[in-house]
Amino acid sequence: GAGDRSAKAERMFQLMDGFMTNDPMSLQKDILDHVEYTVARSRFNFDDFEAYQGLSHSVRDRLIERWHDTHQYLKRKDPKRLYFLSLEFLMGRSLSNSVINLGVRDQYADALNQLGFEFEVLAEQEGDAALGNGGLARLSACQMDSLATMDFPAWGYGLRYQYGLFRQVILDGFQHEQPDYWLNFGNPWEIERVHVSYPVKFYGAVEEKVLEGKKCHVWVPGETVEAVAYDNPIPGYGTRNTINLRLWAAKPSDQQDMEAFNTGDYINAVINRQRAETISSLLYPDDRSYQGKELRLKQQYFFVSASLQDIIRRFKDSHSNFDDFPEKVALQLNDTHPSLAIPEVMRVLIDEEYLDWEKAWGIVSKIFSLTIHAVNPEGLEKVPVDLLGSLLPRHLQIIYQINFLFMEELKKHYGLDYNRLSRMSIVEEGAVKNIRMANLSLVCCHTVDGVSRLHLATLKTRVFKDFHEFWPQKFQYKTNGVTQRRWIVVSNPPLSGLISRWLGTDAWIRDMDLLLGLRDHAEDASLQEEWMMVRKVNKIRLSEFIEAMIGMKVSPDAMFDVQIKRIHEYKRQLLNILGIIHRYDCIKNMKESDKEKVVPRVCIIGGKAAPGYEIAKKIIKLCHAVGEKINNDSDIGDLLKLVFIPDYNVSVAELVIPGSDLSQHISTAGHEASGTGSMKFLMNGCLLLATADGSTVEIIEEIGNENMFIFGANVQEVTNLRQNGLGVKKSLQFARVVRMVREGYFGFKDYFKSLCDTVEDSSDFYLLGNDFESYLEAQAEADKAFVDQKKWTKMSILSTAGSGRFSSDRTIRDYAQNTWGIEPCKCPS
Ligand code: Z2T
Repeated sequence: GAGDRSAKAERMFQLMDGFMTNDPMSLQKDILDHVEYTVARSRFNFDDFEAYQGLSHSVRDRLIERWHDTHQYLKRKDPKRLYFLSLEFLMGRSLSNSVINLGVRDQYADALNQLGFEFEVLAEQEGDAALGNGGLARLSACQMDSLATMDFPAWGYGLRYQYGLFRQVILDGFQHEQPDYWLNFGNPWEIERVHVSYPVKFYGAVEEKVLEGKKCHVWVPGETVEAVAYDNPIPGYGTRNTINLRLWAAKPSDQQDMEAFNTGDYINAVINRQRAETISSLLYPDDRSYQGKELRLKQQYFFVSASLQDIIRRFKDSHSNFDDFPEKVALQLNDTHPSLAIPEVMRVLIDEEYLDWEKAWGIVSKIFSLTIHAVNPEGLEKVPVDLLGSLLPRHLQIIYQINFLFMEELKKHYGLDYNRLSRMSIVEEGAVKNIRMANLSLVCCHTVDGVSRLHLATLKTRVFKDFHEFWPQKFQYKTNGVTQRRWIVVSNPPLSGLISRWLGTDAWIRDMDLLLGLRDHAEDASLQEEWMMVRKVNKIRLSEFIEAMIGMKVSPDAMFDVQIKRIHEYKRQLLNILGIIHRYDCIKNMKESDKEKVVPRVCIIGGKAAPGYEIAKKIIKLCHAVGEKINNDSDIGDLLKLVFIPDYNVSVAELVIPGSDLSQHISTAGHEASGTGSMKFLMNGCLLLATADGSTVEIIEEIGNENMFIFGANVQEVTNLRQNGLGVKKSLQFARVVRMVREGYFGFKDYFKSLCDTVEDSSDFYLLGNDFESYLEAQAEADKAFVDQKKWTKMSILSTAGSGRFSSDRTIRDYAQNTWGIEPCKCPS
């Protein structure tokens, strides 16, 4: 009875009085306890990895405590919650980030020292959680950090892939893919919730029935798979709030398929059941192409259905009807990947909650918002109608009905303008009929956001022109941002300390605009000296990493020139490599006396190519072939080195970015929706060599043209060039370096032919030839600036100082106010 319960609660309070303590003695005991009882190694005999495990379990306990308190508090307050739906999260490592956000980094470092361990060494034991491809996925991770830090009542939802993004292995300069079976060594950062699970259904047919005089649709599914929750606590910085990232894993359903068992083939029946797990087994490694694969569609629905069952259950816990659903729930679609959530909510409200269509639509049209990350029509997701109809027959019906009503509405405005109707239709007619997920989302979301100002402008005038004309008020943009907690505090402790000392406060960790205060000191000789010292330390760390990784020695006195990102033709890694060939060619043809004037460079390139993207793979091979030649040429020595960093990922980025002098963001203008790597470099005082594309346009506004190296055709010029035929402005230098590759100067003549063809006069879609000269000029400017280290350091300080706007805190605040309508809800500490 009630008396029992309160006696029990009383006893609990006595046993767990107050929060966990963080003095070095308690921490040491905690770590050792975990080594002994959780890891089950003797506390007298354990290695670095086991120490890391004990340590992270001790941190995990502290996360769980805050996570519980946050949820208790939110349950009581019942504010409007944001549900962030994303098929990808690139979390990277968690240990350092967690102890820093919890505010116990130094205490743990002390405790470990007393046990004879070093925090940094143990942190290196952790593998990356790589449940995503690139920018879109890392953006989700940064935004989760900001949501927690700013006390927003938010949940992340995603899939718990057993295989993350493939590991890249380079053999003879070629990329090979290896599976990333990342859960092999256990994952202390997740909590398995065996009791939070939902059935997800597929296939089957829709039957029409009459219930209480009303016509109803009953979906009789053909397959059921169970979704089990794995919770990943996300701690905020400088707050007790700790939010949840809930990832779903597929398990065989307990709703036994008795027929299969009755056939007598028990072994095969069990093996078939086990196949359910394949749904959440792997992340698709293509970052921008959609192939209408059944498994991918299954993943999307599995994720959407489980998340919505969870969200609706939570809502129903404290609400008896759906009238205030829109006041309590905001659903954010991270690109169109989770857009099946739209017909799924319609289906649940109509078929399971018995609301009529109008009422259900009234709710659905108030709760969804979408962020688009693509630029081109090719980047927009489509699903073949046949595939959707067989996997999710009821959803297809609902989508058709939404489209029918939408078309009726359009006809009222535009009459029978069939061209427009067919462009805007959710259904694409043709040899294969497709559902256009973007059109579905645009019709149903109250707000659609672009990821930079330029990106929105492009969407308005190109792919979503018709929709923008019809619903101008739906379209907004929120320029992307990245979290300074991970990208300065975790990854660059020396710079972090330096900034706090000079600003006299560490408040910038929660309020990046304070970095502007550094502007006043940009020319201060003693700041400059300390700044250069910090940069040098990070460059030494990077050169040691390069040597350990690929066995090459590079001088930390050279300029470190870096391009790290997914390999894509539009990102123009090829332009970079051709520029390096040009530089090599120049040095090679130089008089010995002129070589003194050359600024030594270490060119660093890193990134993965989608396994099926041939041209991207050739770019990787070319990089190695050119490196092979340059790095072994005694005429060149330390004047030029080319390094390819294999298996680029989040933790590699954390090391490379702070150690870079110059970074390249050189996409053909109009092709990079935003770009977020540039922001991480900017924060760390690395100068940018960039085109006026995506968010770079806004970076220029913040820190000024004079503090960056900008080159190339702008968006308008790119449009004109393409309209007037390509290759208008040809440079001889460009023709020469392409010819060197074509004629086999770096070997692999036949292999590189198709790569060279992509930049030949008439087919140079990404305008490498056009931009080459201006690229070389910008590079020469960078050389000139580097010679004057005082000037360079000032530019570097001004870069960091002007990076405040590119914090994801600013992005999230804007989304909260203008798209989601949510408010902070701070758990008392
Ligand atoms: C992706 O990472 C991005 C766009 C996509 O369009 C797909 C993926 Cl996987 C379908 C990137 C953009 O290319 C980049 O400009 C942007 O900064 C990032 O998303 C985050 O918005």
